[in-house]
Amino acid sequence: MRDYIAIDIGASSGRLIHGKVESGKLTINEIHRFKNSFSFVNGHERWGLDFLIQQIFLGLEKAKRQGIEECFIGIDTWAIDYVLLDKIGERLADSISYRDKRTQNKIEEFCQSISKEEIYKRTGIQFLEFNTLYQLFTEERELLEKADKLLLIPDYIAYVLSGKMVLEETNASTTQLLNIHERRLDSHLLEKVGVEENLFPPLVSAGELLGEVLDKWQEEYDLPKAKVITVATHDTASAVVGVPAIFPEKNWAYLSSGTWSLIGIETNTPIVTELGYDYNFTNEWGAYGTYRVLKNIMGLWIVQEIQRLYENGKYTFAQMATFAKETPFFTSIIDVNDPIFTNPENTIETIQEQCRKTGQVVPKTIGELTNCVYSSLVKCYQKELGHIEEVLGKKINALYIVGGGSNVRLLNQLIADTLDLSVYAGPSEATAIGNLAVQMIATGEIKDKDEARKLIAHSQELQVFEPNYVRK
Ligand code: LFR
Repeated sequence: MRDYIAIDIGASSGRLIHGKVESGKLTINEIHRFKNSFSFVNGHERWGLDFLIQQIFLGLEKAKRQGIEECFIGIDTWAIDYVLLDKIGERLADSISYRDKRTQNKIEEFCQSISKEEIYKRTGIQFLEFNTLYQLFTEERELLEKADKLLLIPDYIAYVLSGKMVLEETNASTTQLLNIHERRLDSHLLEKVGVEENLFPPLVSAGELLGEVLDKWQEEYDLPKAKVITVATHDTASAVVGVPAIFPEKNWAYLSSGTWSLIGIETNTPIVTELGYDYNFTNEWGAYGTYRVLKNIMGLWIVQEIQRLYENGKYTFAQMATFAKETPFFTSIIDVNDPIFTNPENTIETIQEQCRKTGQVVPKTIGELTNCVYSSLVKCYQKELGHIEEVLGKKINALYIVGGGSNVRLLNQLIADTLDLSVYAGPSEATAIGNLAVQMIATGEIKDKDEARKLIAHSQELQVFEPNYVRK
């Protein structure tokens, strides 16, 4: 029986989750949890990477105190963002968040030298203003000239721990710098953005042993003896591995529901078509040669911002859901994917202004505001799932909701009713579970992804929501 620890860090929180397989079940136990956020430093919104690394050591020390002497660890985080390192492997600057304003309207500027269609044909990746491609396009040239290596966030954390540098492919695909057909960095796009291929470490697949945690950390902290495995380092890729999809007869989709809502399907071949381009569907690379054909929807970030701002964070998310239930659904609908919601000065005022502008009822109370976002999210899921069905040419009849958002029963039922399909909700820690699963497959403790999903479904309690009402 081996011990595994998933280090899973999202945009709003991070956690260390211990997992093992015991009597045919995958058991998990949270060791440590901490907040994550970006803050405005030196002219940009930046992540506090040193704080995150400190929290990882704190968590690993706790694991040791709980009796874990030896373990494997895997790291996943949000995608897209990076750090630049100098020749001796030191960070040149604090990492800038994808929510920073530096890439606003930069797609159009970049596309003066190459068409959007061409970029999509090469990468199969959706156009998001903050993709690494456009971040690099706006990066300070002086800094880039000094840079010897670029590491994505989870690869950087793994490097700090182990001293080894890699570019893990599930996360690398989100940069919009990989050629989906050649399955390597796209030399033409690198040239356009003005960086050399050797700025990146070698591209590797999920599921490889990276190395041991460095002795210097073992000396500085009281840690378990740990080996780092390169998991599906993009949190969404790990979440998809953690989807307990065991009904092969159903055409299933997933909704990874957290700060972002990622709605889509898993495929074995990418779907890089004109329709995919028109609908801006992405083909992010998944673990074990799969693809995540999905769409980014702004997600619970808007709810998190309402929570933070409304009467100084007076209400919990659970209370917000209770109040939302007391007001009628679909009263006011906002376009949750409008970039104005990426990082507004004040989310509540922005929602109200949008409703006013479009002649809708202006939500004021915490219940009305939450309801407005829930209703708008559900409408957006409905639209995007319809597009997925069109691109696929088949009907989706089951939706697996994983991630923190899968705990919101009200939302799960509303989704089942409005989208007219069965909703399987949970696990809320699918990302950490997917991270653990890839580690367990790497050590041979689990055979493969299908076995992992069976084990997850067998070990975690799922909630089922069937549609109750007539389709809207
Ligand atoms: C979810 C996620 C999304 C990615 C966004 C930004 O946490 O990783 O998949 O598009 O964050 O990195």
